[in-house]
Amino acid sequence: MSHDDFPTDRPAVVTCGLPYANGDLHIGHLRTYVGGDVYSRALDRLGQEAAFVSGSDMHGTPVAVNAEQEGVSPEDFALDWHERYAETFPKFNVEFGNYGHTHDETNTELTQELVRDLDEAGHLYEKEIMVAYDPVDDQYLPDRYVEGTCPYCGAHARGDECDEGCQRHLEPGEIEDPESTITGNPAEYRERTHEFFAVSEFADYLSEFLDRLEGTPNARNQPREWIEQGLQDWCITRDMDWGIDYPGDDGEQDLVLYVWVDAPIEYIASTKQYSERVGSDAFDWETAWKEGASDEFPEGGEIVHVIGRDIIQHHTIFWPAMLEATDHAEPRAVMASGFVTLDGKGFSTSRDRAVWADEYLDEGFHPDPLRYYLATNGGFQQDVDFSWEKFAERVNTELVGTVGNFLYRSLLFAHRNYEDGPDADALSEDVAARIDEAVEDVTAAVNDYSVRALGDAVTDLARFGNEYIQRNEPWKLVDEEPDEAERVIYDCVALAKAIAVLFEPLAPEKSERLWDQLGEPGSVHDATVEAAGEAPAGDLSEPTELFEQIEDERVEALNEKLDARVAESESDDGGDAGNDDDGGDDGSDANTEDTDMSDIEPLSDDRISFDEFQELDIRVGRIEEADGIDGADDLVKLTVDLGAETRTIVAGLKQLHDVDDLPDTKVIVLANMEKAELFGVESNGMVLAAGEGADLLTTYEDAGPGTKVK
Ligand code: B3M
Ligand code: ZN
Repeated sequence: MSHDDFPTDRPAVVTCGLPYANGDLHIGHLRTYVGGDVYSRALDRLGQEAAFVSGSDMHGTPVAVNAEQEGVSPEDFALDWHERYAETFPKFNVEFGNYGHTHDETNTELTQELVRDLDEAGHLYEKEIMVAYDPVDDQYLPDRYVEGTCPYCGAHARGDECDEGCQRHLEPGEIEDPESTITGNPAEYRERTHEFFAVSEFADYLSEFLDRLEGTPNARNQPREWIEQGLQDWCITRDMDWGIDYPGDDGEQDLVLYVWVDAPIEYIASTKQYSERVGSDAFDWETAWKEGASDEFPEGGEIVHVIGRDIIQHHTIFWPAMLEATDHAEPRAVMASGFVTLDGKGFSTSRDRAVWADEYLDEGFHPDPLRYYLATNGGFQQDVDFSWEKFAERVNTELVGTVGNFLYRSLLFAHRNYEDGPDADALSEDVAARIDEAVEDVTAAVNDYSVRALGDAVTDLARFGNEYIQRNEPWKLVDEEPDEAERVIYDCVALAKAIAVLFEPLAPEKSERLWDQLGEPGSVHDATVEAAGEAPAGDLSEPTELFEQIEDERVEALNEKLDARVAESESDDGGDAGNDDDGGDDGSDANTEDTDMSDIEPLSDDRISFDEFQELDIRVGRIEEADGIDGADDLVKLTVDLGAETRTIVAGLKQLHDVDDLPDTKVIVLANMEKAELFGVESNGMVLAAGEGADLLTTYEDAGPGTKVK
């Protein structure tokens, strides 16, 4: 089954990964929520019926451990954070149709029902497993209560995830050398009976599902590897009090459901609450989520999950298996965002190495420029390195210089010269065609799941507007050829109206202000792309500049503050991982964590001569094609343009890079490396990369393929 392009007749649900209710939000978190909000608003613009939902993740050890450290009950602790999140998101114009939480009745009921269904359908079984236990404190140590070594990659891992290494989900009992995160006591393993979901039975289904799955490529590539390596069944209960009771509990053991069972079910619960609020005529949650609930759409709705890239496994393995096993709709797409980093390293909550959401607003900035920056700076799945310079540069050149400038000069001219707005019989043909093209770009961006392309569609249109007004110079025509001047400026007002509609997803508040300045009736939030090409109302009010320039001195001051904070976080060893946040959407500490200096090898004293160096034929190359190699987990076969010839080179990049992203990357190649045969493929050269993450070496200017490195 391939999917029809958006807009479709089926109801859509756009969800954002649920933030753990356990600490302040920073702009790394916001990237996912802004991305989801931009995407769902863009669907609205296309006329797609869509609910946008999320909620706070109240359960699990990420909440319980932090609450314990604060000396409050997990419920009070989580509710407090939940309320703060519910207030913070709208401040960034992230407007959920419903923002619930996992501890409420709707989610509790739906979760228990779904788990009973899993059980009745024969997908659950009991098993004795070893569980970490603190003998001194006499308590079990589920998930975040325990830390130790990842059995797969050897990295330091906490609880149920290898957050600093291979990013795998870890089952209870898997972590090696376990210790309690609360007391530091060494833990022992004790036997307990737990409940398992037979995920491994779904391997074939999941492979096919991944072939159908849309969204960002990283959400398909990684899970394919995991399936190839063999799926494990999934322990769905925990020895804890805080959580949703396991419905089949016979009372002997106090088991709650693992947080990752009830968390995604909140997507359904939140949609249900949305339905109850707007009425099921306006949006029917059962049609969207349940197979066979409606005759018209028996397969359910268009489910789009927007998440951070560290929780791909939960959304492409466990969750679709749960949905499939209980006759729910299959997700159509997973959009997994990269992390936001500072100086190339991850945000860290415990080290105060972050730009906080509140801090951004307290600095007096408007939310829309940050939305624009987060949505358009790099592809959605790429990591984005935040700096105030880059932020200011994008704001100044694109929002102020291109979009704002076009709007202000056109609307000021129109307002000054035409009391009732400029008038013309129709839009000029080329302008009408250009607006149509922008609408097509927006439609394509939605279908490509590219929030960046949504932004580009608007800046490109504004660029066209600037060229158009510059080329036609209405200020010169106004006396000699007044009709022609009016036609030109009418076109410009129409372009401004199109910009208001198409920019709404990225800059909702600014677009609404523009809509008012244009004297358009109603709200831009209700306008669809059709309105972009319709005649402007023309009842203009005096325009004001939409975006504010960020001055260099401001950037310097912000930088100083941030640098001081980062330096402090670097001198601090961090330590108390238990107090860190979820590692979730923010990507805190994951992958990009600081390099531990003790890991750095001393520099070699074994010198080589310049002649010896010259024997190395190091060249700039450009990857033309990249493909996996059957049977090899890590290797990719690259076709690399080296100027003088094109070579096949095998490199160990598959686990570390998205193979689809490699083509067009400039790399540095040791061209006279001896040939080697790997998995039946002859490798003719070596691509140079740094460190465990295989950070690819490149050049930063225009050195083309074949250029010698010396
Ligand atoms: N609460 C946060 C994270 O790991 C986690 C997401 C749940 S989404 C269903 O990013
Ligand atoms: Zn690992």
